[in-house]
Amino acid sequence: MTSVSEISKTSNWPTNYGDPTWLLHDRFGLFIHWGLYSNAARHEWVMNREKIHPDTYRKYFKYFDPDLYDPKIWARAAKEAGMKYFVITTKHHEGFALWDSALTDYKVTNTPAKRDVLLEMVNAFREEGLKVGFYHSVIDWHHPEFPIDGLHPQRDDEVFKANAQNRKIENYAEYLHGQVRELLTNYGKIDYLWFDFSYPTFDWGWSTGKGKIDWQSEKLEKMVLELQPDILLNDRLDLGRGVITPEQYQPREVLEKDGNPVIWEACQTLNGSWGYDRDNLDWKSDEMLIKMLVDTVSKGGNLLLNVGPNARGEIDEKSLNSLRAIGQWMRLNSRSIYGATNSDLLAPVDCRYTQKGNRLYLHIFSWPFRHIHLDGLSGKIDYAQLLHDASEVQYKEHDPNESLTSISTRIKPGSVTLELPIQKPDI
Ligand code: FHN
Repeated sequence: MTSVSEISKTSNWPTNYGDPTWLLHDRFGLFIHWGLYSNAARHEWVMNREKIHPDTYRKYFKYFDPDLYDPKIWARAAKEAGMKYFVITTKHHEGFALWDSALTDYKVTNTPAKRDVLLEMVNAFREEGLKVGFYHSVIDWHHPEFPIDGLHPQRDDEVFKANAQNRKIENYAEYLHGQVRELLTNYGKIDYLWFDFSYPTFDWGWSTGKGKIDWQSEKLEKMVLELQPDILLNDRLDLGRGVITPEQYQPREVLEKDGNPVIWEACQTLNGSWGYDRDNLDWKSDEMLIKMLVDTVSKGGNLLLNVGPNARGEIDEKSLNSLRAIGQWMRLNSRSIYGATNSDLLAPVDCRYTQKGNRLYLHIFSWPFRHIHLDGLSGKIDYAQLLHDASEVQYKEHDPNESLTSISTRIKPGSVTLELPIQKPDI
């Protein structure tokens, strides 16, 4: 088992990046997608999916008035869910700045909100002790110098494209770097920078082609590290380094590169939409969300779980209830998550192991198995208890040659966790 601190020295992590030990310890963060698309309330890609002209889309700018916005409520909800950091969309693909940027009029302080919502949010989350992450889209469907490509909302508008012939990506790149400079200069210590997205070969059928050359990614990365030397970066500048961010799926096993574990973070939604999506019915159950968190850590990863606040400035009740349910589980079980990582042992059927030093955590995802056989632990378990109430759990040692141990419990199904102190932590 590679310890959390050891992972930070492995393959996808450049020596000039910040120390990711805090990220590997914290394991669980809140992703927040909030912007003009929250007014449309039908997914953050609404401008693209419905090919909305910028002039039409401007109605959401005109009516962005989050009068109920109180980031202290958001920060408390995240903390009570057991989240240790957050990542906010400072600018999504729509190009709208959630802060008082000097480089554009398309910003929150020019809407009826008339306030730097990002500054208030950063302060509120810091007060609750959470680390600060900024999401920033390299894609920008509003900027006048962003070339029209296969992903652009006006990709089929011949008149629009004709008028956009002379756009220069280098002019846009200068703007992109300038806004990132603002964000890393004016809002104190930023712990994590989450660029999105750059898949020059990513092909959903619309080959975008834009990548590190267009964003001037090497220069941008250098500037970021000069401004905030301890910052962590994700892997979406098309540079092949940083926190690897599998999206909306759970990797099957521990992620490795050249035989070494890598630093990775599953980013997941509550219902398939990142932005507020009023009529969405695809909500994940609380049990599924908890299992996702356990499954992610059992493979040495982090979970960045998303909420999409609405245009009144509130996280909707259904999302808050999910966060509360996770928080209730975390209150009793978080020591199997924080600072834990994958075990080298093979977990029993439909179970997961997380491990922290000589503490092995057996997460039982389903029942009615009367017995659970633990391979490779004969003679190594010192004690067994349920984590939520520290009640002892009897187990039976088989013939050491069989290296089997049975846990016989009457625990009800669900993500129940046992804590198994191990006599020999070198297993
Ligand atoms: O296009 C975005 C999407 O809207 C969302 O922000 C996700 C979050 O990881 N990233 C991109 C899709 O990969």
